[in-house]
Amino acid sequence: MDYPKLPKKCKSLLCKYLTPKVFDTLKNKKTINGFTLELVINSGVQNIDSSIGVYAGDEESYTTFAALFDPIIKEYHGFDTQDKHTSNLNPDDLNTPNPDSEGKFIVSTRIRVGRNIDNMHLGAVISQGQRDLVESTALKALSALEGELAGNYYPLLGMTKELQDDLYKEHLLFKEGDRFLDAAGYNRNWPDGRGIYHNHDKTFLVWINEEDQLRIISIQQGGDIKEVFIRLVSALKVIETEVTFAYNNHLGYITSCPTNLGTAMRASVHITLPNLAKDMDAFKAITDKYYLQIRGINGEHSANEGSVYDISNQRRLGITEVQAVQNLHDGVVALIGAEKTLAPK
Ligand code: ADP
Ligand code: DAR
Repeated sequence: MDYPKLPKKCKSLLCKYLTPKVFDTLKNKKTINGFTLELVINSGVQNIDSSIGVYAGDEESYTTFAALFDPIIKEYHGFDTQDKHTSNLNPDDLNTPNPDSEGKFIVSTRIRVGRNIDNMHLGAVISQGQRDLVESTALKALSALEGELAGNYYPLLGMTKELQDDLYKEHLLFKEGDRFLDAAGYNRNWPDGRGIYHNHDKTFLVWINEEDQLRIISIQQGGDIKEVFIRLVSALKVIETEVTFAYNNHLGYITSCPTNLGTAMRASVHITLPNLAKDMDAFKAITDKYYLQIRGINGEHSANEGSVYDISNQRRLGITEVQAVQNLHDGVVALIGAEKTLAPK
C-alpha cells in the first residue's frame, strides 16, 4: 500500500493525523480479523470532504491502529489514551425539566445509542452470514420487550418503497448508507439483514445493521427530554440482559465510527429558532459553550429546513449518558432564552 494522495484542501482528521510516519508505522498491520489500514482510511481517501474519514472494522482496530485513532479521538472528544470512560444511565441524576412546556420551540426530541455485538465484526467487514446472525440475535432480544416497548420488525428486504419513504419522512428510518459509509463497505449486500423495529406508538425504534449493528432510539414530539431518556433506558435494561455488547473501560461502547465511542449516544432536539438563525455567530457561541452540534433535520450532512435545526451533544466519550443529556438540556435552555431575547418586541 502506498501513502494515499491527500489533497492540501482535505480538512478531515484523517488528513491531519495520517502523517507519513504514522502511515509507515501502520501500513503492514492487520487485526486478528484481517482489517487493514487501507480499510480504515478508504472512506476518507475516497471522500476528501469527510470530517473524520476513518472507520473501525472490529474492536481491535482501535488498538492495532491506535497511532491514527488516538489523536483523532483526542481531538474529537478531548479524551486521552489513559482516560477511562464511565457510564451513567440513571434518569434520577437528570435535572432536565421540559425547557419548552408551552411547545413553542421544540418540535421533537430523540435520544439514540449505538451498540455492536461483542466479538462480532463491525459493519465495514461483516459477512452476509454474520449480518443475518446480528439481525436474528437482535430480534430475539427485542422479543423480550413488553408493554409500551412491544412492537414489530420490518426488514428492508421486501419493504415497499412507499413504506420506506413514509418512515423516512417521519424521521424514523435510515436512508441507504451514504457515500461515506459506502466507501467503508457498509452498503454491501444491501438491503439484506437491515431493518427497523418499532413499537406501536413509533416512539421506540431499533435500526438493525445500519452504521452500527443496533441503533436503539427513543423519540417523541415536544421537549420532554427526561421522558425520552427514561423510555430508552427501560429498553436498554431489557435488551442488555439478552445480548452482550462490545464495551471496554477505556473506550466505552465500541462503535464503527470513533465519533460515537463511549456512550455512543446522540441526544437531539429539532428546534425552531428563527431569530437566532439570523445571528449564527450568537447561535454558534451558545452551541460551542455547551458542546452541541448543529445539523440539518433530515439526517447527517443534510441542510436545516427553514429555521428548524437538529441540535445535539457533540461529545460522546469521556462523559456519561446523563452528562450528555444534561449538556443538551442546558444548551437548549440557553438557546430558547437567546431566541426570546432576540424576538422583536
Ligand atoms: P443519527 O446518527 O443520530 O442517526 P442522523 O442525523 O443521521 O443521526 O438522524 C437520523 C434520523 O433521525 C434522521 O431522519 C433525522 O431526521 C432523525 N432525527 C434526529 N434527531 C431527531 C429529532 N430530535 N426529532 C426527530 N427526528 C430526529
Ligand atoms: N462520514 C464520516 C462521518 C463522521 C461522523 N458521523 C457518523 N459516524 N455517522 C465523516 O468523516 O464525515
